[in-house]
Amino acid sequence: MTSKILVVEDTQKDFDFLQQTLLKEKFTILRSSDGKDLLALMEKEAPDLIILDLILPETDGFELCKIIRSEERFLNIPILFFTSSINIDNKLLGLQLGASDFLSKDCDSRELVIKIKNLLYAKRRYDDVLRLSVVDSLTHVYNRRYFQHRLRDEFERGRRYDRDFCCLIIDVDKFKEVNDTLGHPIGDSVLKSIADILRSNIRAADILCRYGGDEFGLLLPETNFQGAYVTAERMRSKVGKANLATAESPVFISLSCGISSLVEGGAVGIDELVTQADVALYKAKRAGRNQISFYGR
Ligand code: GH3
Ligand code: MG
Repeated sequence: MTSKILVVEDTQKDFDFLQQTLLKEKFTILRSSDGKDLLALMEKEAPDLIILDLILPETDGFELCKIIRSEERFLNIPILFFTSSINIDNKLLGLQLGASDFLSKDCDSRELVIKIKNLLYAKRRYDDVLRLSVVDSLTHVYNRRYFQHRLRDEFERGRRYDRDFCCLIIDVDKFKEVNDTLGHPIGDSVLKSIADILRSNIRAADILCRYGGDEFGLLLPETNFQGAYVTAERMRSKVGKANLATAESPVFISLSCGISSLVEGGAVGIDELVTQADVALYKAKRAGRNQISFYGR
């Protein structure tokens, strides 16, 4: 996949130079002439790097740099200032605001390409490390740390704007038997298959994590008990019907799920919300497994 570069440049001649140079390197180029639509464009296109002109018709590059860097989700995107007014004061200010590098508009095109390639390489490495720090290595769903982080955000948002959301804890039934009868490696592969089925049955905004061992956590924003039940039931049914191993030695397994909701349970913190989902899960286990229970109902 080619890297996407977003160029904020109002002067046509300068944009043409950038475009010509970058297209030769097979980069994908996007343009904003005034920077007004910058955040929306970044949200939509997820560029890998931004080239920022300093002097623009209605704003300036420093202002845009400040806006980009105030958004946590864009902190990893390199910003290269492309300007004819490089002096030490501008450089110091730009770097303080989070710019990655500066380049003069009369630069040699080879310097432009090398600087861009270096910045893109650093971003790729950073993204790899970031991914490793939030993803569970066996199942490739999010890890518990990331789940807690998102749960906290959602909790605060729910409280502030009076919105509901649900927290689900999903546990594999009698999973120890799979390990005991088929061995740990098959157990691992069954866990991976379960995670794949769960992941393919949620929306992009939902957060699925491996909560630990054979437990998964699922955060459903903007969802009440009714909506959460539909999702949980779809997962329970899909996993229940799937052969999770090979045709020669099939493995069928069921799931139990506990659900808590911010509005219904009135939890005062994220720990309480998870505890409530856990209480509901144990209700499902005690009632015979392979079912869904709610906290407070
Ligand atoms: P229950 O229906 O009560 O949940 O029964 P269970 O056997 O699933 O019991 P429990 O959830 O307490 O046990 C989880 C088992 O999951 C214990 C452990 O052997 C297994 N397990 C935990 N992590 C892994 C893993 O990474 N790989 C494999 N293969 N097994 C794991
Ligand atoms: Mg279990």
